[in-house]
Amino acid sequence: MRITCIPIVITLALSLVQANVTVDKLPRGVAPSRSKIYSPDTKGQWACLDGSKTIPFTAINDDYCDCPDGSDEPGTSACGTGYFYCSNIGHTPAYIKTSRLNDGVCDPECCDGSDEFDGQTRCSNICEQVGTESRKEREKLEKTHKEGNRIRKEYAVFGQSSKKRLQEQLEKLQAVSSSVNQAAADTKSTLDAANAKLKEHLESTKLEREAARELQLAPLIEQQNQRLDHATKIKSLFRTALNDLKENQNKNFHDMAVKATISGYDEYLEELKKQEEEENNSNKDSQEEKEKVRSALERMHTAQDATYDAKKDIGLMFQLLKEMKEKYNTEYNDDAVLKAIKVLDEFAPTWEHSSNDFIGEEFIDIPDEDAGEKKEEAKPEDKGAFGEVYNRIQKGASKVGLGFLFKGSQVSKSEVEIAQEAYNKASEEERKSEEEIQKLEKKVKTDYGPDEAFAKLVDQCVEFKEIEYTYSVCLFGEAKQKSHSDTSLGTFSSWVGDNYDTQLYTGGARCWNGPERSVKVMMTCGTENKILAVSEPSKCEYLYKMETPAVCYDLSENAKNDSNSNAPHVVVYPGEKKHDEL
Ligand code: MAN
Repeated sequence: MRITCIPIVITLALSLVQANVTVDKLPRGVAPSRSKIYSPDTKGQWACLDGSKTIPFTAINDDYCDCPDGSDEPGTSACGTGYFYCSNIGHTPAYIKTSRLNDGVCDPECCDGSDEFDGQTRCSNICEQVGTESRKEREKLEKTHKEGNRIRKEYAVFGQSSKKRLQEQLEKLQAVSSSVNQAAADTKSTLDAANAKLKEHLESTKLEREAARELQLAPLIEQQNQRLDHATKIKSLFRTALNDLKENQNKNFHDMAVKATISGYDEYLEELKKQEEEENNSNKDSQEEKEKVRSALERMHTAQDATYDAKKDIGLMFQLLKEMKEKYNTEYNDDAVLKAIKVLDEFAPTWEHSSNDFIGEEFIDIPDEDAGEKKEEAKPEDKGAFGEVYNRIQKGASKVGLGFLFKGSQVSKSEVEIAQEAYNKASEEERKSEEEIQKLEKKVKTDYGPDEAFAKLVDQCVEFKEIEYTYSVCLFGEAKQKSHSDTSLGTFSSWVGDNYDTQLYTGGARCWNGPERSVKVMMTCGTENKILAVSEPSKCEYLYKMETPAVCYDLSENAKNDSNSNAPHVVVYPGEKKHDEL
């Protein structure tokens, strides 16, 4: 705690007046205020201040150290451990250690020169001059303090109304937060319900969609099967023709073209046999596959594949017969050969042999599942049997808002999308409200001093440039060390002690091989907020000295606590009972 000088100066002056009568009798080096302590008892005896000994009063200042605490020699250097009082009239009284008496040095604390009294060293009394300067300095300080204190009061007014405002805001937010949370929970339930409904609907429409696909592909499967039948018939016609040729040809003719066709056919048969064996084996493995109910699309693909295989076989046999026809020996007139050529001739006009296909037969494209719905204007009757199924599904889809089910005709957003949007919005509101509440709670809970004056400093940023770095602090925020890049020196963590003049910022960037950086901000009274000096007393532990009106407390607040005072500190000898004189 500190002591204000003004009341002490007054106290001392009063003491001097009161002690005037005895001042002449006072032993050298004793403050008038202690005249009662330094007086003999009725027997002319005196007790050392630590109570250890009683000596004749006349032994005080006899240049012989009697008392272990040195209290018997306040005006000589015999003990060296006692205290000498300089009255410093015109300035402020002071105490110095008795070891400094008559040491040849004019102690600045004793501006009246009373510490050098043996005549060896002459010290002039400069108390008037020092006192005047000191009073000027003091006046300046007092002026600064007065102005700072005025600003501080404004800070406190601001801080108190700001706290009230923040509390009101917080209460308002807290009051609506339950409805904000409820709204988020409600939209979540709606979203869950919409999702569940969608799932259920998708499952229930799956069968309907399959049925629709069935109907959509039925005519195409039919068409494909007809083509397959046709191809199968032609294939067996060619097979019969080639079998007959092989069976009935006149082997005596040794017609090379006929022989080549028959051997080509044999190779084909051989290949066919192999394939059948392979198929039989694989079919045995997948009995389950065979039993599975196949979708319309699978059946369509099977029919297409079978047609393709049949046409491939036809193409091969067509080629064998064609080559025979071009090269056979017409002179032999072999009936079997002529019969086979007749089959070829009858078939050839319908066959486009270069593409192994029937003339006028185009590949059947399989339409997309929702191809029918792409025609926005399409009426159910346009879609034939499928139209009815389409209508049923479309009705079901719009019940749950399945906009994506039939993209072409559904323009409104789905129920799920709407619920999702509402939920996103409500949960964002909830997040924002929670964030705001936390921010306000933090502000309301921060210790801005007993009268809230420090609230004015929130977010006020001050900088201090030195050679290598610029140091900054945003009060109650973050402190930084800046050069080419910023290094965090920590964020506000707490006050140090209970004087409300030192703050601690912690959790800054970790020091290489050391602690996380931290800052102590020590505040002294000034009319502005500014950093006066920065040092790094220990690696990565920084000290900012700053001035601010926020610590220009009322003088009465400081009265017990003024370390700047020039008034002498209370002199108490070890073991001395506490006296209230000073
Ligand atoms: C940087 C600065 C200094 C600090 C060293 C520690 O140079 O942050 O203040 O002492 O790092 O390595």
